[in-house]
Amino acid sequence: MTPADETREILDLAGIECAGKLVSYSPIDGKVIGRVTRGDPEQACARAAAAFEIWRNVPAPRRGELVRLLGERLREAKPVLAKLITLESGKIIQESLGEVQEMIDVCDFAVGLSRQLYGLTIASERPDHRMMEQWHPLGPVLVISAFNFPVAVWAWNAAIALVCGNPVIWKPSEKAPLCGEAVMTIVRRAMDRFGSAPEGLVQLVQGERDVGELLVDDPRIALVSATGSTAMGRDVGPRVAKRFGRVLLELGGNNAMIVCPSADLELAARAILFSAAGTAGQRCTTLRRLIVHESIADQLVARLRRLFAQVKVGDPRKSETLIGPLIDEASFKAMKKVLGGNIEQVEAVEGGFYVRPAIVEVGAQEGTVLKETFAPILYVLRYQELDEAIALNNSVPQGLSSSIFTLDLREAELFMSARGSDCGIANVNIGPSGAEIGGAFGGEKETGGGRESGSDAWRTYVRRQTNTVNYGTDLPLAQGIKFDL
Ligand code: UN1
Repeated sequence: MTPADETREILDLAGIECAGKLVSYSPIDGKVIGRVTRGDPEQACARAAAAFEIWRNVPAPRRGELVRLLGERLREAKPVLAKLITLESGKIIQESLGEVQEMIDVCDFAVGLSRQLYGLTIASERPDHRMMEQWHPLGPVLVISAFNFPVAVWAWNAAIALVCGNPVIWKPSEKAPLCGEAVMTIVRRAMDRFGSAPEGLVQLVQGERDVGELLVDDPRIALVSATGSTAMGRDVGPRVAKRFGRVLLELGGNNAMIVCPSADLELAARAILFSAAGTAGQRCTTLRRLIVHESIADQLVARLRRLFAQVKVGDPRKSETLIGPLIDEASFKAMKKVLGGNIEQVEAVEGGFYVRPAIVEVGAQEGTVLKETFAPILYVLRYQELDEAIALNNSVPQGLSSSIFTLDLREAELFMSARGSDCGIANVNIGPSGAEIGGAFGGEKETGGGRESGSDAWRTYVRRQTNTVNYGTDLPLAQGIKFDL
């Protein structure tokens, strides 16, 4: 089968029609994969608002049943959807399968959650009174996702939003629109099986920035959950705040790993290779800064240089490939701006931008080291005292993920303590990327502060209501206030 036949087969199996003006290109060879139609934001918001009127009355465990069915359909579709992710985002097939697995996992999580949207009972200060707290559906949720996780990030949001009683509108990355179409086909299968989901409960709106802006500004959207660059978040955040909407921002990362003298260097080297070079450095959790104790730095860097030189860069559809292409030429240029003539392009598939992951030793954290360049560049810094390493970990504008490699309990605990890492994620003896869905995912500072996926991240998707009930025959006022005639 030629690559073109293979593409056609994937699109057929994914149930994608391919018409319209918006074009999707494959980073593998720069060729057109297919086309999609621009969506209608106004219509989508109206339909979502109507769906909310119905969906909020459906009992949460029943809403969970729809998500359970979605998980089932995703299991069936996993191999085909993974192939499409690889075609459209350029990530290797193993990682694409992992991405679909994240979707399935979060569906399972949300099904359980649909029976656990617990509120509190609170002791009232007044006799014969009871106080409680309930969590009600919030309203339509807009999910803006990026090319690098073209489907999983939608699922983290959609699965939770749906069990919480909210319709979902999805504006996928303009670099990965077909993945959105394929997921909608799967959603429709789940909805058909479910039987009674309101029309407009889950919608896809394709388009570029202008479409995103119309959705972001629409007062019918109760929550905007946006994943992407800090620049995007700086625009979206204030726009939503202006109309008192709610945001969940998951923006840039500049994630570090501290490697201490006691570290298991074999494990550390493997973790560094996956987290710095994997996904061609295009995860928001990608390892970008390695902070190594000076006593082991020469040894570790030499080992990493060997690994980086050997790692197979190439066509992500091939099982032996570990690093696929960059998403596009703009990405290549951004990497070249940092590396200059030291950038090493790899001849893999014509039309794609393939690069060898790079190691850059730096004396200080300044200039590009403070920025998130979405490419496989690993900066290496040396430290003497752990406090200095933690200060380096924290002194960047972003605060998503971080990690430490050490066998020393004191060092590990200090890193996770209140005076340790300032990031939303702090790992010990694993890299900063590849988080499980069970934890809350997100970070501080310029990463935007939002939390998605597991733990109690669901609380962003609901509104809190405090209830005070008087079951007595008197009317005592709070704070002992007397107000009688
Ligand atoms: C992202 O890059 O936007 O922790 C999400 C990870 C993945 C998700 C990354 N589970 O690397």
